[in-house]
Amino acid sequence: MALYATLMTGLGAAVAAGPPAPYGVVPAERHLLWHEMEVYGLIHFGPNTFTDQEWGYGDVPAETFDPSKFDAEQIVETCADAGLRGLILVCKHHDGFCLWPTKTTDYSIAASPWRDGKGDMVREFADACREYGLKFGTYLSPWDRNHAEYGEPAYVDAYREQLRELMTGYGPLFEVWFDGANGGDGYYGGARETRGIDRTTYYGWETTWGIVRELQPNACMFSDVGPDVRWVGNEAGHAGDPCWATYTPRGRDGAEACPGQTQYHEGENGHRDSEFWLPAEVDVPLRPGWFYHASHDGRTRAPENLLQLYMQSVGRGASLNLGLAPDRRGLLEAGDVESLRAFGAILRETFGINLAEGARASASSERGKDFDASNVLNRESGAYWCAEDGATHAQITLRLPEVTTFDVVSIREHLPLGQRVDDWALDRYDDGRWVQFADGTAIGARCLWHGPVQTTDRVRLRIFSASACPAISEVALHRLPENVFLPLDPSDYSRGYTSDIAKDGWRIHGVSDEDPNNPARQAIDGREDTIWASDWQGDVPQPHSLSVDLGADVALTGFTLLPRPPVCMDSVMLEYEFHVSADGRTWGEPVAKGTFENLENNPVEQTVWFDEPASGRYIRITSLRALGDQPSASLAELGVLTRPKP
Ligand code: FUL
Repeated sequence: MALYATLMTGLGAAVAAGPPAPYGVVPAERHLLWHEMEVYGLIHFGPNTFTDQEWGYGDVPAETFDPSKFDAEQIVETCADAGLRGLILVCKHHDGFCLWPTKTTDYSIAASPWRDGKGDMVREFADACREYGLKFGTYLSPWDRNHAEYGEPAYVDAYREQLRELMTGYGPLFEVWFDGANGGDGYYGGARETRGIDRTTYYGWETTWGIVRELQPNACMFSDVGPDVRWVGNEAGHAGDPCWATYTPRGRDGAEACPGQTQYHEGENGHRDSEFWLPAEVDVPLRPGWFYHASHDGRTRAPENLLQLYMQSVGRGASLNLGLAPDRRGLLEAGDVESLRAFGAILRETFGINLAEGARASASSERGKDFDASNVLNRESGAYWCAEDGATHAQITLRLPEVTTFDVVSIREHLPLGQRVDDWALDRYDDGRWVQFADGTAIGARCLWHGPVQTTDRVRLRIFSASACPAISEVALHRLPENVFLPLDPSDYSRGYTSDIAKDGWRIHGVSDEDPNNPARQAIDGREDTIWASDWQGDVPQPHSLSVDLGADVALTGFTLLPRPPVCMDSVMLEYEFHVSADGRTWGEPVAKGTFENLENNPVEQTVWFDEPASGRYIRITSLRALGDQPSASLAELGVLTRPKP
């Protein structure tokens, strides 16, 4: 009888031992490969590096690009040591300059002095990546401010040809990046004008994406609408909490969702139960800008800050795409190298050891031996713990071999079955009772909890709400190295402002309009968290301006502007004019006039150098157009430059 019962239970278990049905939308094979990447780099290197710009106009000669010591290996080897698993190269940025000898335009390295015009930088990066075991990817800007035919169908043909060259010439790619910045003023073959395009139709995205799908079926395509990976919606280095891998992009103002025109802020959290598997990528630069600027030396993110970004991206089921900017030599600057290597060392020390190894795992519900609780201790096996169908409350307990101290927990769902868990908590066993120390909602690709150290011999993951029986592939315990402290308040290290002269003697000289809650003196009070804003509700039409009395005549070479903290950005000035005056009454022609570049996505300090130095006691900044297109202006800090223009 006992034998019969055992046999029957065994048979019963065998029947139930198949995997459960997937829940909701599930990842494609290429997504699963991409989820393994977790952290990789994005290289910005081109004429902008030599002109100190973020968004080149496309008008500087190709000879401008002339790195003296370019060495892909120095860059890639550093990235490998930093724990990056891949590199995406900006093969063409908005200025249109191609880093490979394309047949589609003369505006490329073939016309530059680098390697006597015979080099191929995309190839050198791709080869170095292969050598150091990193995967490779490409970024090809759709907006091309150099191309004479931008705005015409002929440019789209050229763009697709460029894509084909990249998709066929450089081996397998893991990611192909499409940027959303599009249309506006540019050189356009000498026309020097503003060109707009219809974002919904111009690029024929279905056909353009089709090229990638056909030629690189394992590559994930990135943009704010995917089609495989979505932009998280900020360049500040964090995913939302939770950050669901599922997402349905929505167009702005009821329009169709097309690249560059979505409610992209929704990318931070994603949408539970939506139409597509579209996980988030968090792109953020290591230094304040995406391109190298000597003035940013010394402002590289510290290793602890990189770890914080990692927790806020990889640790929320997204990936971390870290912007790297080789300098004018074509090498990573010493401070960048130091920080990257130290970050890699922290990752290795923390995640190289799983303190749950050797634990005994048991679960409140198991669907059979292939789905045993112990599978969560061995992620490499590809196996996972899975509860029985219908068990949407379930828990798994790890009895550790000894009393253990940890401050990081890593949990992963078995992704091929979809994102199933909705609410969870972690408990430690403490003096005869369970004490909860963490809780959350989404798990997905990876959920990293970090907090005060926990010491215990038993840890429990409680899933108290799931949309289908949970399938968990990892519960791992880690400890940060002793000397590493994560900022509990993840302040943005990329802020900070510069002024070559102290502001003590400065006075506000005049404003064209003012919001009484944000008075003008806050633009020169040395605080990043206070702003001057003009009173847009008064609806005084543009321009809105602010003038400052510096207290004495000063020979100025430029100015700096720190935009406001990245909330309510609509009033941030986008197009500006800057004047210098001897008496504060006669202002003459502006000494600088232009558009701040990439301000919406990356609101870090802006540096503007004058063409010629200008002397005077009074300065005035004027907003000609604000980001949100309503009459307004705001800024956190204004500074001046007196050192020679680099
Ligand atoms: C943005 C671009 O406009 C920036 O210049 C940079 O390339 C960043 C990664 O994407 O949208």
